[in-house]
Amino acid sequence: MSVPALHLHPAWAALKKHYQKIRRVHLRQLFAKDRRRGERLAVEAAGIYFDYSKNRITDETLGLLLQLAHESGLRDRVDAMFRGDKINTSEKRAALHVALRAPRGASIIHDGRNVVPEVHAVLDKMADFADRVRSGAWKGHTGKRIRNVINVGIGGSDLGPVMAYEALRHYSERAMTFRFVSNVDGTDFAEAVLGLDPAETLFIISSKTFTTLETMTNAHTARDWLLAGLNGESQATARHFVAVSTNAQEVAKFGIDTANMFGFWDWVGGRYSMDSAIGLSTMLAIGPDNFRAMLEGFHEMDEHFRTAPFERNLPVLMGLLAVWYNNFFGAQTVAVLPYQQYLKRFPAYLQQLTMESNGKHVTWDGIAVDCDTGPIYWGEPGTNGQHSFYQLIHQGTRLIPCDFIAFAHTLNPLGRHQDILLANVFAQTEALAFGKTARQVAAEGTPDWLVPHRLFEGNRPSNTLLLDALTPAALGKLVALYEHSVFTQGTIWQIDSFDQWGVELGKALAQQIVPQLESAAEPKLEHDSSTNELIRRYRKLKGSA
Ligand code: G6Q
Repeated sequence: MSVPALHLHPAWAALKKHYQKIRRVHLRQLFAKDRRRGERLAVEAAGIYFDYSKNRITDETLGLLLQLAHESGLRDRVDAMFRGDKINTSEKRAALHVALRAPRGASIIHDGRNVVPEVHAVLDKMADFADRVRSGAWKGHTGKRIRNVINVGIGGSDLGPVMAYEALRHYSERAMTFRFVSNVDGTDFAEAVLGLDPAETLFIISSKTFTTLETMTNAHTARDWLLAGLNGESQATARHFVAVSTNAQEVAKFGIDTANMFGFWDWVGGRYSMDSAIGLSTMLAIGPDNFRAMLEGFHEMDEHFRTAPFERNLPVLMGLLAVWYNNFFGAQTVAVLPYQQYLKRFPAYLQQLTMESNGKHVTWDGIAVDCDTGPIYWGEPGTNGQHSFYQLIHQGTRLIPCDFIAFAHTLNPLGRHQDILLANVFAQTEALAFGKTARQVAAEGTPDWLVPHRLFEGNRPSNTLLLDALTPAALGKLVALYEHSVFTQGTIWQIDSFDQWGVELGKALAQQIVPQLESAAEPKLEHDSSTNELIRRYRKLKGSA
């Protein structure tokens, strides 16, 4: 069996050796040695100030990581992605999400055709629809205007829209209500429609394939709910259902006029689709101009990623630092900590983006990787997390690199809130990096027995991302930054960051088990003994309910 080429890279071996040198070096020493480190190890691009000085690296580390990027062929891979090559090898598809935010007039050729005009045609159609709904020109079946929009979708057809709606709520049309249904648990639907008037409600059925079990189950329930509220008049659905999909045939089969379908393409992966028509709910909420501003933000980061030298390239640096901790320090997770309440769903969004993309066990050639791939991404907004899990980051035994995200201007200026919020960002990164020595703790008059409990080792690494304000463009930049950081990491590990075969097995088994739960007759069960017994027990409990 051939060996993944990764370990043949001289930079990989050199980094391994170098790690032995650096693992005991403290950030206190690194900062003491270089008084300008905090200014030197920072890059500003596309309106994002990226301070990576509080990482356990030296100039030598950085040089080796950049060498690793070059040896891994990152430059060629970036070009291949932007060129529309089929870099999603296991699905034989391009990963052309960058085309979704290419400016009108740009040219990106896919299978011999420039896709940019098609992208803008869909955006124009979305804008026209959004304007009509927002202005009240688009009426519901009874002549009432639409006041409620419910996006029905799951995974990539939900997480982006939810995150973007929450993130940009400040810019949203407050006279309208936006809700999101994803889970097949009926509670999700029941709670989403609670108190809503069907005559004023528009459902966006968002599904690339239009066959996803959860989404289709919720879509049928939505139709039943609407019809029940509108005296069963079946033609009512036309004014209350639109679809976002690549599958016109299934959309028509469901009963949605394909004139009210917003398309996208197989070269857009689900988790890379919030800036495609999957973002229709976002556009309805914030309006076409703000949506376009968001796309411009994405594009600005795309251009930075495509053209900036690696040593000043934000996604490349972020990706390489993630590799450094993942593969050399053995860190298993990365915490993403936005100090911005509107970004409360950002970590959940990133979980899919990062873990579905890089949770892979073979290289793009199908060879078992022999190093760890995607780390676990998680997080919560600050300052809330500080009163909860930060304890483990500060004093636990695991190394957890953190991304702190902060904005200089608040969208809701209230008294001293913003200064207090930002003070906490800076305090946390300082405390994590420098900690507090036993001597410092003792000098505060702490009794000897308490000193070990109160000391902070420090040397906990973090990045700080400082932006001006959370605008639609800033959100686009942030998302694109993480997208490309994920791609950088995937390239180093030589994995396909754009497929997701790992979600298939559970889906197939669920399809098999549904009839076993529903059948009137006792089903013949051929699972393992645990699964068989759980099924029997559920059937019994449900019967006795
Ligand atoms: C994302 C995945 C997955 C997908 C959902 C929904 O990259 O492919 O999360 O988005 O399974 O799929 P549909 O949009 O086809 O319903």
